[in-house]
Amino acid sequence: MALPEAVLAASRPYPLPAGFRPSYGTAGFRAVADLLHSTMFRCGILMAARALKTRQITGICITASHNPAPDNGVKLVEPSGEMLCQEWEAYANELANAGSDAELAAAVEGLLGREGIAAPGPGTVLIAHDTRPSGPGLAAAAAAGVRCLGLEPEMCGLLTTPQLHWMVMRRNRGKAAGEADYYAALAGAYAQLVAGTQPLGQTLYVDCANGVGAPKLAALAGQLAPAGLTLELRNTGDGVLNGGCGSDFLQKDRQLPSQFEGVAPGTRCCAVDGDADRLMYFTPLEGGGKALLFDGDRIAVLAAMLVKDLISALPGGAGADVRVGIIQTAYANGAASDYIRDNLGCGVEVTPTGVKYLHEAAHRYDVGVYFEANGHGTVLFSKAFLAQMQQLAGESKAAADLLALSVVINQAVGDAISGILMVEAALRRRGWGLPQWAALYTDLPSRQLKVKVADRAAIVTTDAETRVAEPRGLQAAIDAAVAGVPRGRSFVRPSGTEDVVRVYAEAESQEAADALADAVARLVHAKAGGVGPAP
Ligand code: G16
Repeated sequence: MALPEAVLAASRPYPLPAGFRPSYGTAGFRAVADLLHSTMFRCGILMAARALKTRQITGICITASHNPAPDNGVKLVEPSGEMLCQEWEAYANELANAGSDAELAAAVEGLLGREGIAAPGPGTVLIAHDTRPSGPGLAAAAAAGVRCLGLEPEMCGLLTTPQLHWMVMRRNRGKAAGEADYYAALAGAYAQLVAGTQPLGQTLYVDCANGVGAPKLAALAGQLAPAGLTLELRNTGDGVLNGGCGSDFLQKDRQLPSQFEGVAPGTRCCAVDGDADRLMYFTPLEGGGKALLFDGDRIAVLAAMLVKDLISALPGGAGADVRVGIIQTAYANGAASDYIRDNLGCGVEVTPTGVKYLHEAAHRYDVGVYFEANGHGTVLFSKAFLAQMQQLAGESKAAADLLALSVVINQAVGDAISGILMVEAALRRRGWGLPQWAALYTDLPSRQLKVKVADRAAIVTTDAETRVAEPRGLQAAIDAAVAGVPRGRSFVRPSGTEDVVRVYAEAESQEAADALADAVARLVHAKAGGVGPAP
């Protein structure tokens, strides 16, 4: 059967819902799950085309990550294990929005023609999903899309997003890439990194957000115990996904997650999000209810310190010219940025929100440390740097440990599970507990709010999302609100994962940060088409 006919025939069960206009956002497509069957089918076609174009394996992860359980979404994986290359996002939007089966068939034909893809050919697509009940049905729709181009997908079932990225990366490198291989690689490298150091001597409590991180951390936990790391998992699926728990809840509300009421202040705790690609450390504060956060900025600082410690221990000046960079977004706390500038001697870059931008920037360094304040990030090592470490590893423990770190910390994408191991190893190697980590600097008080507007695309930002270009007049009004607020800073941007405009404000006191966030939210509501009552 000719390709357009195959698409026409297979797409009939997956019509685009009337009025639905999916848009590829910060990390793929997201919406209420019931709307997404056509989007998944079309993403199946897209990633099969990407596999045929590259003659390699690509991936599709069905997840809406930190969003509520009735939502779902899709993250698309390049053969490198990274997120779909940005040049193909236009194809994703074109296919996802084709109004009829005939338009879709024409769009697919156009894509194959422009990219010079002659189907069928080698390659396949790995498909996984998180714990949302809508996952298996949406995965089946994606699989039907893959089959349209003559490829047979591999259904991987329940995985964290970073596990799927890791598997795609490893498969394309011809390396062992099963789930058991993931656990063995991480646990083995962790054991090497902490060999000869004292265990931190306390159980690590993990809030699993009632998501896919729970069974996956449970599978890994037994392999960490011999190296002195004991995990106790909470919110393992007995409650609502991301409901009153998880890293996003902690970061936005700074309240203790559910099931942490009885945990003593000072205890080392951490939280992942619904697909386990974000990580937030925390500890209960005295007085009940509130948490002290160790966010992505602080994880980035700790990671950079570990990297710099190891590099400075390399033999014969091998560490002298190594370029270490830290990549952040506008959400990075001002105190963290000041600390990095004054103490770490690393390059610092700011990109727009979205791992795809930070990841790209991190590639420009020998060692690129990137974390969003929300805990999404990793540490990337260049091929040349790793080759140099391979040569030195026989004579240098520091080089061998840097290689181990590159295994512990997922090289494909931000990964909360590997992030936990990196943080634990970094603390343990320094003999630090949370107090020493907290003492590095004090976060400026900050507040994040969401504002509903009629069309969030009406807000256009510039300068890595730190300034508003449209609607005109809004930036001047924000500047006026910030002026005179001690250490005040605020910016607004349209979310790429939720139908809201996000507002961020920080200042010298919590009251001032709250007041500034409120004022800026009112400005957005007034000048950018706010919906409902003003905040
Ligand atoms: C995704 C992206 C992150 C981004 C977050 C929020 O996270 O992968 O890079 O920070 O969305 O994006 P926005 O502010 O545009 O809604 P996740 O964990 O939801 O996949």
